[in-house]
Amino acid sequence: MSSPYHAGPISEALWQRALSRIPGGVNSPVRAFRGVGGEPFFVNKAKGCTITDVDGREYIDFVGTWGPAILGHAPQVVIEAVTETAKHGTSFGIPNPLEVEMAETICRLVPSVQKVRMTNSGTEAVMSAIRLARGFTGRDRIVKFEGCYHGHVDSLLVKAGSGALTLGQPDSAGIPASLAALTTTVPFNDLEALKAVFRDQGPEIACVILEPVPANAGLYLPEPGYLNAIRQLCTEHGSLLVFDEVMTGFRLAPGGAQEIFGITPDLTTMGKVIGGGLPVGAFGGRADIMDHLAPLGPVYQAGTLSGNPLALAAGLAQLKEMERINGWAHLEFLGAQMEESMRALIKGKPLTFQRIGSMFCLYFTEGPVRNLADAKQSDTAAFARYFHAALENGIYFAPSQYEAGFLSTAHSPEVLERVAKALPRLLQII
Ligand code: KE4
Repeated sequence: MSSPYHAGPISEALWQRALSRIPGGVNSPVRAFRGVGGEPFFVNKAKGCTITDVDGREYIDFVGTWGPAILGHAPQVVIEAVTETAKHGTSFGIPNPLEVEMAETICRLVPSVQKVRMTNSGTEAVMSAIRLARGFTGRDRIVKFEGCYHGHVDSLLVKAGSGALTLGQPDSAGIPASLAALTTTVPFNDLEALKAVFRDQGPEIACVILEPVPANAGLYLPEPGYLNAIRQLCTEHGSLLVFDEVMTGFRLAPGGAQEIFGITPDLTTMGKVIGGGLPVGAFGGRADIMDHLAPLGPVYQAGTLSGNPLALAAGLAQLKEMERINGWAHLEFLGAQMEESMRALIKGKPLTFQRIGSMFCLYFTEGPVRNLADAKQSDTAAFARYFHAALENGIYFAPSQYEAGFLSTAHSPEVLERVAKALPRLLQII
């Protein structure tokens, strides 16, 4: 079995310094390679679908900074927009025109969003959305799904996915038991379990929040009719339906997963793509709900840098370019090419490849993977060997079995063909 990939000397020296001053050496746990072993490399430049580490080694990047880089890294349109905007200041703390343009753009692309407020991260967007749901309904209970990750929001670090799952800490320390007790979790794709929760707790439920396509335990899809059934249950019980589209939003379609599946949530949380790689989040939905937010209504929510002109310039440039080139059609073309080659490669092997649009996951288990319990059947040791073998071949996949991969419009058919040719070697060592 291949040993963990060894980063170059400059990365290794930086890693030792990082470990002495940053908890675990990282500013976000999933970057620490804890799920795959070995030590992370450091990157200081990226272009298109390629990242370059500080020792000059290049990798084809299938993480895309966890979703924002939908046009690939450092797209010219984003660099120019940020550069031009920065010349006139980086933050005003006063309304700026880009906030109006971004709000109008989001509401145009996502019809369920009648009003929207910007934040500085997906976590902030989700935290604000559930506070708003509680304030609007006067109810306290939140329902979430095992394996879904919604940022490090206290109420939602319960059976959470992503880094929490990778580290084996789906229920974080530091969350008061009294708060966690207000969160009910159910398995995804299990409608009977959700119906039972509504039977027992319906009048208490402020909202049901989910990733319409869970992508923080790998990637699995809602079964036919499941999302619509959740919509109906929420409507019947006066609970709000919150779609967390921080990852799927503006990626799976201009209007995100809700456009693909034809569902109208009451609130949507967003992020990543609309910041073009700069810190951003947003939450929006029905105007009658959103108008409960301060300064209009009783639900307080705020942010010094919310609506930051640089982040909005980057996000708007990215959205405009995606519309100009119809990037979503191109991403589907690339995703279909990748899926075809992956399926041919894994035939007869204990592997499952699941994809929607430009998001994918190769599970090291028979599959199909329908929920967290299925995903946890994966052979994470085999995944780790695959991950490091890929690095040796200049390919960077997400450093955890419980993360999704991302294509960008910068991943050419030729690049995907080159990766497909390398994969048999990677899979042989499993
Ligand atoms: P941020 O606070 O990290 O901007 O967004 C939190 C968030 C909310 N909702 C969903 C569906 C998300 O996927 C995320 C964050 N995604 C992870 C990747 N699985 C971020 C990577 C990290 O934690 O470093």
